[in-house]
Amino acid sequence: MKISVLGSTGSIGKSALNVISNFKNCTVIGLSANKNKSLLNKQVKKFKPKYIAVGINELKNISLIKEADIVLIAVVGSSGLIPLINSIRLKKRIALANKEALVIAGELISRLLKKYKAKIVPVDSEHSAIFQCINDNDKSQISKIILTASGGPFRNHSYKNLSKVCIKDVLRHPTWRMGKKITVDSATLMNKGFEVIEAHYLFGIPYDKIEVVVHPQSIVHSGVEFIDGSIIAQLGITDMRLPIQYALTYPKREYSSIKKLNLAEIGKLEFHKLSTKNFPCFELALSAAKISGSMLTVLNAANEVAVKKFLDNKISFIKIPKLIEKAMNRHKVIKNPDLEDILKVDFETREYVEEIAR
Ligand code: MN3
Repeated sequence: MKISVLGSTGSIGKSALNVISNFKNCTVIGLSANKNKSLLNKQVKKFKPKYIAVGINELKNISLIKEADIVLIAVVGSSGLIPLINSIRLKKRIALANKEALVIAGELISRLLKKYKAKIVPVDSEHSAIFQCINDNDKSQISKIILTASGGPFRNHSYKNLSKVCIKDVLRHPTWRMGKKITVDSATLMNKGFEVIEAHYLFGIPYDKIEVVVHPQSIVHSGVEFIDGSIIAQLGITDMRLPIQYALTYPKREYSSIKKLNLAEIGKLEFHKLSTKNFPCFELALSAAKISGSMLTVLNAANEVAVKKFLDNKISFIKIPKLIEKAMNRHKVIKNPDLEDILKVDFETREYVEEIAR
């Protein structure tokens, strides 16, 4: 089996190479990284890939994925879109860890998947769980998807408190160790909003059948309720190597030396209703989802710029949703946007948010 890992120096990419190094019949054919050249060099020495790419522009090069059986897309943000589209056109098995591509171009991706008969196996832990729970069940028998959320580090904070939080507070996620961008998205709950959209496009389930439930322990990774009232859920420790491995071995399972879940040790699992009062980003994501079309591209582009500004210490935490809302309010929606529309809206939104954040 030949695998290309796009975004190999990020958190998911590193975990993926760790998983791959334990597989006997697996070769790494392509590796790509954005900036971390020293780590990429080490990976190249170890895995000896035929194709190497550095920087976002090189991701568009199809030689990186052409000879692969599986393409793992683990790059951050909208730069995942072009390699995703190329992988679909080349009818590849896609292990998808990048959710932004589905947020900004969900309708287009759905159309292309049907046309080229390519397959996405999700890597996002919640979506891997849902994918495993649905298994071969007929989709008409699903009554709802139960998407779990840890609630992030500010689940019990007041809004007044949120106006004072700094980067260090935001980057301290209670259950998962992840890259910086997704950790900020988890703190604003934008990540959970994105995941609702991701689930909608991956599984073709309407938004009113996707329920978000807070589960602080992050042990139940998500579940599916069927029309007879049965719920099937997937459980596991909080280690991304689990969903990554499943996406690579699907439809089979392989032995893994990852620590097993000990339920008696955990003792109790809690579930709460999600309160979105302090998390306007979640509400913005849902309203963009309902409008759909190019509004979803605006949602993501504005969020990417705002999160970058926050990480660069240029804006406060509570300014993030304010910038996104402004960008959404001025946008004239394009229904069923094509790739050209999406790239244009993405570019214009970034320019606008850069401008108003100054
Ligand atoms: Mn997730």
